[in-house]
Amino acid sequence: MSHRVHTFRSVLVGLVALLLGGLSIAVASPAWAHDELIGADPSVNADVGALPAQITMTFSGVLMDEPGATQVVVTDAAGASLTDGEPTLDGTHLTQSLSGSASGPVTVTWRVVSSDGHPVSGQYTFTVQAGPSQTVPPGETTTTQTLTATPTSSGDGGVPVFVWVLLGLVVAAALGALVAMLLRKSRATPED
Ligand SMILES: [Cu+2]
Repeated sequence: MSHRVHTFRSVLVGLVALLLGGLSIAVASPAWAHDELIGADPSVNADVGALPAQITMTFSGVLMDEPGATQVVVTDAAGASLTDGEPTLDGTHLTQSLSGSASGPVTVTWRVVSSDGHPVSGQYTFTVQAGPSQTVPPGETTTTQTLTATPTSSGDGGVPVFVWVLLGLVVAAALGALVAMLLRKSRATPED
C-alpha cells in the first residue's frame, strides 16, 4: 500500500471522528436543563389596578447568586425605570422592589444565572389599568383595549430535542455513506 493512500485514510478517519465527536456533544448538551421562568407575581400578561410595591419571579431551579449575575430592569410604557434598588435572590425566587406609579404596559426584563452556570434571560409584560374597572352601560360601544402580549422568551429557541437528534442521525448517516464511498474508491484505484 502506498504512503499516500495511508495518509488519506488516516486524515479521513480523524476528520470523521472529530465531526462525530462534535455532533454528540451538540446533541448531548442539556440545553433543556436551563432554569426557566415558571411563574411571576403579578403574573405574565396580568392586568393590575396599580403598580405593585414589588414583583416576584419564580424559576424552575435554584439560581446562582454571583455578583452582577442577576439583573432586573422594569420600565413603564415610556421606557422610564420603575425599579427601586437591587433585586434580591432567594433560591428559586427573585424579588425586585418597585417605586413610582405607572399606567399601561410594564415591561420586566430579567437575566439570571441558571443552576447549571449558564446565563438565562427573558422578558414579559403586565399591564397597569388606568382606572378602576367600569362596567359599560348597555347601548354604549365598548372601547377596544389593546393589550401588549409579548410572549415570554427564554434563552433557548423552542426547537424540540428530537429534531436535533434526528438531524444528528441524518448527518451521521450521510458521513458514513461518504466515508464508505471514498474508501471504496481509494481501494479501487491502483496507486502504484
Ligand atoms: Cu446550561
